[in-house]
Parts: sequence; structure tokens; C-alpha cells
Amino acid sequence: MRLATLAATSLLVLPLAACTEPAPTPAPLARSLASVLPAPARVTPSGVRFELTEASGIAAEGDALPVAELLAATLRPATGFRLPVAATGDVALRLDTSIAGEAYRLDVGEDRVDLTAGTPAGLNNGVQTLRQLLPAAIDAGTVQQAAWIIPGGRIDDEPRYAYRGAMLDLARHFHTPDEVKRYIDQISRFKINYLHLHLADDQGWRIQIDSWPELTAVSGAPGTGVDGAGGGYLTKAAYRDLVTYAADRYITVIPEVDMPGHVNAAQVAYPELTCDGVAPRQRTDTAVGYSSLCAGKEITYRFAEDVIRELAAMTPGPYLHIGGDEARATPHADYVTFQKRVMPLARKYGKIPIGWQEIAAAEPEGAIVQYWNHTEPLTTNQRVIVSPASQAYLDMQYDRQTPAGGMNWAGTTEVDDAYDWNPGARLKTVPPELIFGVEAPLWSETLRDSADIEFLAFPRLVAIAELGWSPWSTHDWESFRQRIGAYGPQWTRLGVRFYESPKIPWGH
Ligand code: IFG
Repeated sequence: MRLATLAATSLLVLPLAACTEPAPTPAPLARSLASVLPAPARVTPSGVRFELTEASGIAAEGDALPVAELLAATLRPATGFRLPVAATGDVALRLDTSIAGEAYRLDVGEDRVDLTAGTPAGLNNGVQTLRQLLPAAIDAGTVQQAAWIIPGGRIDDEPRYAYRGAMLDLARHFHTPDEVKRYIDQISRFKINYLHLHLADDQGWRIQIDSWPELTAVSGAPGTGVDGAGGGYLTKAAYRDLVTYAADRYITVIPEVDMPGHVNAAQVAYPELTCDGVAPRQRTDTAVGYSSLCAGKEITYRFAEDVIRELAAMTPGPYLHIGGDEARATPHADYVTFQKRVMPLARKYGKIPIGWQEIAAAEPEGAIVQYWNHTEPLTTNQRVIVSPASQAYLDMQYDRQTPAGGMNWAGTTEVDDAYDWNPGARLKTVPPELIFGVEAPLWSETLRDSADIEFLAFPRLVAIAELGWSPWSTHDWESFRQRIGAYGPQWTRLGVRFYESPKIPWGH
């Protein structure tokens, strides 16, 4: 049915409906294929439109079924449609091993939608795109009167980088599992596929370790954290539940215990982890770089191995982050000794170690180096995750006038600052082929609740998500700011407290 005919038909329907009851408010015309965030690799509009109706069904089988159920669960509340998942249906999800990795192909015709991918994660990427092509009302929790139109055409899409991460610091301020799940729901919409949880630092220890129970009993207690307002910790059961929740949304959790620096909380709980055996005072300030494990004591390595062993046992994902940043209280030779003994422990327990860029000094064969300190050059022949503090740190203030929230030691970061850089060219001394991907860390010294997370994370996290997903050929600030502006009403509908940056033309 051509667009004109369809439009006439739908207009014909509206007056009739108006005779019997108030005409339903038609949802704004469907989104365009070009409105998707992150920008897809190849978009070919066709001019036709597909309408999801009460008669629609989702066709899937085998390993496509969990994704089909996820799609149905996102569409049922606002449409009120049954949307059965069965062998046939006008929205079909299909696995095709000729498609690689996380790529997908989305064909929207006038009578059916076909989503094809090589893996369930690829299908999920297509589902996130499909959600954005429906009218914004699709995110409502209750049935909306709308024409559930999807613009016709084809999207062939695949990620530029395999690693597209978000980091949340639970140590400075403990965020509850529900707050973390809320963040997982929000970042999964933008094809983020890793969640790095910063679980221990100077102010708090936030993950249960059976062999060292005082870590959480003392440094996970109420009253720990910055300003004493960030107490709490994840039991192993709560951690496993978060890992499952994330995995169901195709996000892999990476736990981090930071060593040999950032260890004051561990040393308060176990003074034997200091060189002089004297427990340091509990810290609730935001200073960094003053604490260090004692590289010359064997208990240090038993501690490190016990923690890594228990973290590995509760983490199905392939990576463990062992920190390594700002070890200013660790003599350089001790730092190298420590890392050379500890990095291999991740592998001993079946995991690939990730460390902040300082680990580059310890010949981190087989580790992944996370670039963060924009003031220091990085030379390494290992894979690199790029998260420069001056562009990717979501805890930086947007600008000096921004109301509460955020720090500014790395400067301020407006949305265009977060967008306007190329992860493939950002490090002059690291060849592009070593770039594993990008990450948007959110440190929690200034955070207290989900509203604080959302104010700092959105919209800048979407800029980093686009840098990680979209081909550099699609990188365009004007396009991005228009697409983000058009997405604003979605966040409003979802109750996400995003920052209405003056750099963005916000839709209403
Ligand atoms: N640097 C510290 C973090 C945090 C951050 C706040 C890294 C790797 C400043 N280390 O970033 O612990 O305090 O912006």
C-alpha cells in the first residue's frame, strides 16, 4: 500500500472513529530510519511503512526465542497487543550464521519486519534499533491509543568496536542493585555491551569476599563512603543477580578491585595489609593516591589471590579489572613487582586482566590497558580501552554553571566535548588496530541516587556509545545533536533525569 493511500485510509478511519468517541490522539508520525542512536552503519529508507497491530505476532525459534520474548515484553505494555511469540508472525527474528558477531540486518516492509543476525546479541542490537523506530509512546507503561507505525526500509548495521562499556563506581557511593538495574536498562538501549563495576576503593569495600569477611563487615558498613553517605555492599547473591540481569540484556559485567593503590578501606578492615601493621583511619573524603598495599609482604599476594579467585568464581564474563591507577604511595619498583605477580593471577583463574594505564609499566602481556589519564602519554603493545578523563568521564561537570553534580579536575565536558573525538585516532602512540573499544566511567564521589547518575550520564553516555558503535564515516555532531534532541521526550516519558544541555535542540 503506497504511502499516500495508506495516509488517506488512516485519515478516513479517524473521522469515523470521531463520530462515536473522541478520536484517539495519533502518535506523532513514526520516526525516520535516520533517527537511530547510535547511528547505524547503512540505512536505506524505502518509503513504505509497517504497522504493528493487534493481529501482529513475533516469529522466532531456538536461540532467537529469548530475544523475541524481550521484544514482546517491551512492546506489549503500550500497545496492549498480545504479540504471541510463535513459529510464524509478521515480525520475524531469525539467526543466520552468515552474519558475523553483533551485526544485524533489519528489513521493514509494508507487511512484515524481518530482523536477522548471527547471534542473539546481534538480534538484541536490532531490537534496540526497532524500539527507537516506533513512536515514543511505545515506552509508556500503560496502553496508548496510537498507530504503531515503523518507517520502511533496510538497516545493515554492525559495531565499530567490540567493547562499548559503561563504568559505575559503587565504592565512593554504594548504589543499590535496583539503581544499578535501572542504569542497565537505560544503557542497554544504546548498544552498550559491558558494565564495569568499581567495587573497592579507599572509602569502601562493596563486594562480599568469604575468605576476608571484615572487608564488607567493616568497610561495607553504613557510614562508609564519601561524606559517610555511601554505605552498603553486594552480597555474592546480589552480585550474581546483577550479572544475570545484565546478561539477559546482553551486557557483560566486569568487576574491579583496585590494587595496589586505592586500598585504604581494605587496610582499615585488615591492618596486616599495611607495611607497618597500623590500621589507617577510615576515609570519607575524596583525596586519591595516598594508600598502597605492601609489596614486600607475602600476605599482600595471598589477599590479592583470594580476592581474584572469589571474583572470578562469581563472574561468568571473560574479564577481571584489577585497577592499578594512582599508586602514588607505591614505589615504582614495588609497583612493577606487585603487578608482575598479580596480573597473572587473573589468568590462573581463567580471566583476562584489565588494568588502568599505569599497568603498562609492568609489561602487561595479555592484559588490556584502559587509557584514562589524558595528561599522560601511553605506549603499549596490548589492546587498549579508551576512556580519556577529559572526554569520557561522566563525573566531570558539563560546565562551570551546571547545578550540583560532578567534579572538574579534568576540566568540564559538555555534550559536544564528549562527542567530538575519534577513539581510533585519540592516542598518537597506540596504533588503531590495538583499540579494543571505549568506556564511559562514572565515578561516584558526588553521586547519591539514580537521579544523580542520570543527570551526569545522559546525554553524554550516548555520545560515547555512538563513538563505540558507529562507523567513523557517520560521525557528525549536527546529526547527533538533532537525534539526541528528538530522543529527549523519550527520556522525559521514562522519568530519566537527563541534562537539558543548551547545545541540544530538545524536542517536546
Ligand atoms: N581518578 C581516579 C578515580 C576517581 C576519578 C574521579 C581513575 C582511574 C579520578 N582514578 O580515574 O578513582 O577518583 O574523576
